[in-house]
Amino acid sequence: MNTLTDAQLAFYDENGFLIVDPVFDEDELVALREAADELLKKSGPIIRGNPRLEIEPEMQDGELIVRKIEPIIDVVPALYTLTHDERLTTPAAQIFGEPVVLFEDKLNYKPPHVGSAYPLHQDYSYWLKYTNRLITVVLHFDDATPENGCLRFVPGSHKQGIMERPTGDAHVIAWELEDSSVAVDASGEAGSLVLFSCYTAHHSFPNRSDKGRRAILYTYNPASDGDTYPIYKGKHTKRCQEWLKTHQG
Ligand SMILES: O=C(O)CCC(=O)C(=O)O
Repeated sequence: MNTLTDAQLAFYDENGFLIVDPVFDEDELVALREAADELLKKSGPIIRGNPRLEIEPEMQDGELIVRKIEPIIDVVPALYTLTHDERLTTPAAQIFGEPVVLFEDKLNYKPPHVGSAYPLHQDYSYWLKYTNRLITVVLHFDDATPENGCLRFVPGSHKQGIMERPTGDAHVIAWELEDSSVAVDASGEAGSLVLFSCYTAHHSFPNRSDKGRRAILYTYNPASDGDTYPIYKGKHTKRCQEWLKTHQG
């Protein structure tokens, strides 16, 4: 079931993130990687106007490469089922002290060579209209390493509320804080998890290696804050589905 120990809970409380050793085995990972491929196939043409896709700024061999797909649970049933997997929900439920419901779902591909950086930000700066009790659970489909641009966190930043953003961007906090004296790598083997608070400042460097690092990011809120998925995601999901109907090959 993946129950966190008191020491893990204390680490999360202190740092705002937690790495959990692999809880999915190789057979399950093979199936999840196939699900990621199926998602890519069923999400429609890889063109800049596809509302479900975020495209890497840099092309590879003249081809556009997918950076992120969001939402995902309406495309591949296995990825919907996965949102209820207790290995993902139990740690978040333990931290909140009550059952959780899904708030957001996405798959980040961080492809080899062209996987681009995510500048330092707090996810809550995107979610200000909604509850601030949100935990993201990352499930690595591939090994995440410093070489392929693993996630990096500023420990303790979740205690600072929404941080200043003097960069002029609504979300980017400050590039200096990406320095190794401030932010730490959250590397982990395929099948491992990373949990982090919506207030925890995080970023990742580009992936210049020849190994991609796909990961699911499911964000959950406590059930007592309600199921906002239909309000937050419903309209966008419908738009993606309608768009696909008129752009299928
Ligand atoms: O996957 C990454 O490298 C960063 C993802 C991230 O920061 C986000 O989706 O908020």
